[in-house]
Amino acid sequence: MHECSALREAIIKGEAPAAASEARKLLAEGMKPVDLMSEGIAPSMAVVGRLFEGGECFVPELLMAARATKEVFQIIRPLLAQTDTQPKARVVLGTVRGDLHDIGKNLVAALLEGGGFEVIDLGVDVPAEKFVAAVKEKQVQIIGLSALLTSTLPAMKAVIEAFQAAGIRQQVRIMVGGAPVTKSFATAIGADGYGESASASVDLASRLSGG
Ligand code: B1M
Repeated sequence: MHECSALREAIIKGEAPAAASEARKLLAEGMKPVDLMSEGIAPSMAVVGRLFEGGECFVPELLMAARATKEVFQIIRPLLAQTDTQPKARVVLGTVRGDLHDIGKNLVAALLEGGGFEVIDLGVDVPAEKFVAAVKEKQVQIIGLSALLTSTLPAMKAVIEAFQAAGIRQQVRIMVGGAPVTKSFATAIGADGYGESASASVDLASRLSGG
């Protein structure tokens, strides 16, 4: 068991260089990249969220914490990616239109890559048409939609409707996730699956791609 408290503290304080050097140190000590995400990044952002909710920190601090997680991601993402095997499936991932939150999506992307999937990450604030265009351009088996705001949940439904309107809904499996998303919401909008967490989304993607 590795001690992650210094890494968590650096992320919570938004100290990107300190977070990066702690992450490197933990990896050198033998910590697995996937554990660094679940024990370092995810709990830190939960703390930052509680501070924000309690009025103890504000948007600039959130942004600094988010930047610190990005530094850590840059270090661990290449370590997670499997390069020597045929990808299980191609996944197009994005945070839906109107939503700028990407830490959870980035975790999902990193774990999917680590799980042997090829990930095309469209980023944040992605309009429905861009997901549709990505499927028309490349052979894509799975679409992954992330949302963190209750106000952007309808944008998930809009993506599914855009696939229906384009006549290609049956070509892809669509999975959804993010803090305000529930299984019943996923079912109600006609998604093929709900990923409760980043690790659950890897099992889900395997099921959806027939693996
Ligand atoms: Co904002 N924000 N934010 N924010 N922010 C929340 C989400 C909020 C809950 C905070 C609060 O008020 N309590 C609240 C939403 C309330 C609501 O809608 N119900 C909120 C708000 C209101 C806002 C703004 C409106 C604030 C403002 O400007 N006044 C604004 C909106 C901007 C916009 O998007 N248009 C805003 C802005 C921001 C920042 C940009 C400053 C920053 C984001 C930086 C970034 O992402 N690069 C930010 C942050 C950091 C948060 C909190 C603090 C942390 C989010 C996070 O990264 N969590 C958040 C409060 C909280 O979560 N407690 C909050 C950690 C991450 C690992 O978890 O993303 O849930 P999560 O991902 C999980 C699972 O959900 C799942 O896997 C992940 C790991 O297990 N998952 C998937 C996620 N996507 C998935 C997809 C899948 C499967 C699983 O399949 C495809």
